[in-house]
Amino acid sequence: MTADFSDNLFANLEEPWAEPLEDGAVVLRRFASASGPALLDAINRVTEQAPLRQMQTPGGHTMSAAMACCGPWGWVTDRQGYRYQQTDPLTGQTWPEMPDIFRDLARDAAARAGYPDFEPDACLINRYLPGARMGLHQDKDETDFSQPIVSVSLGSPIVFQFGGDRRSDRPQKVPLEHGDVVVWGGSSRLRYHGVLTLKSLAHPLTGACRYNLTFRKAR
Ligand code: MD6
Ligand code: FE
Repeated sequence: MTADFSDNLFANLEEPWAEPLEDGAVVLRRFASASGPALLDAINRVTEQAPLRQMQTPGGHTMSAAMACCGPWGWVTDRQGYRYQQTDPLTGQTWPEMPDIFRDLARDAAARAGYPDFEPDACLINRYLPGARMGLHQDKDETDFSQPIVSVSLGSPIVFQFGGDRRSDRPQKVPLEHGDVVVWGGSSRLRYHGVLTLKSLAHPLTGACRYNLTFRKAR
């Protein structure tokens, strides 16, 4: 048996475990691993309706991650600013429905992390190809900061940066792998965070590509 095969076999059998990050924030390791193929199928169905696209920041930069949304509200950015809206600016249509497998996963993960009443109304899909990154930012376009954010990593590994309440606070580096879910709320809800540049490391299900799903209660 090759080392690769035994590693993959072991990865498939791994039971999830929880790693506390800070007050209110936890990494649920491999929580979504078993659902990986079904989640990737659902991503493909959603992005046939709402294509992945690289959006413009208010400052005129093109984001390196490509994004699409599903659920009643979608997060968008352009020269006018950051906001949630109910229509896709690319198609003029409402965003695709949130697949049940997405909603169920987000609720289960939130409950496991101590947020039993999470009802996401927005899911942002980020696709990172090698070279893509996301700079330190706060998620603060939502109306109710008592609700957490649930963030699901699929495909290639990346380094997540988890900072403080000020941009200048030195972030801790948290490696995230396929199936890891970060749940983020309480006193951590407005911490700065981001991801370092994706390296060219292939995952069996995605190739050299990482998807991130972030679920929010936008309204
Ligand atoms: C990413 N994630 O993991 C970007 N935001 O690709 C986020 O921006 C994020 O992971 C809020 C909470 C968790 C996150
Ligand atoms: Fe974020």
